[in-house]
Amino acid sequence: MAGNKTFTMIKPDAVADGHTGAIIKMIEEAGFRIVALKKTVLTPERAGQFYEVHKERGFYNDLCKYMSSGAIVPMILEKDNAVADFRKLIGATNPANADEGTIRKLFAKSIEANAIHGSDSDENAEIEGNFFFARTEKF
Ligand code: DGI
Repeated sequence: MAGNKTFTMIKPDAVADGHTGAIIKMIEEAGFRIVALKKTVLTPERAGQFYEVHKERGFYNDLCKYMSSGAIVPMILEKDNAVADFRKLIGATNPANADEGTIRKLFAKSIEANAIHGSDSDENAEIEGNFFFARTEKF
């Protein structure tokens, strides 16, 4: 059975451009409950840990630099079928391919500065949520 939680973070470009509130509104209106939320910043080293699966990719260093370039807003979200439904709400990685009305279509600037993250599996949602939040921050 699909899990009921996913992990997201609003990325530095979207936070810096003042889209945090609009994005959270879209998330809540799509039926997700916010379980945990904060505003924080990643060092390049922690960004590298978060994206470790991509460490052999050509874009890894740029991605780590970008992800540590400003504040981010990580969240744990709850809804039936959370991972798949959230990936649908944010749209394709490259905003050029994202469907109309998706968060990335509305707010992403490029394939790298693409406004928002969404976990790709229940297992990664759990790992990524625990990367940012202590047990006492989830309720
Ligand atoms: O799960 P996604 O965020 O949609 O995509 P992913 O897990 O394949 O990649 C993680 C992030 O890495 C993505 O949000 C932006 C960046 N990225 C992925 N593919 C490319 C990329 N950045 C650049 N510059 N070029 C890429 O081809």
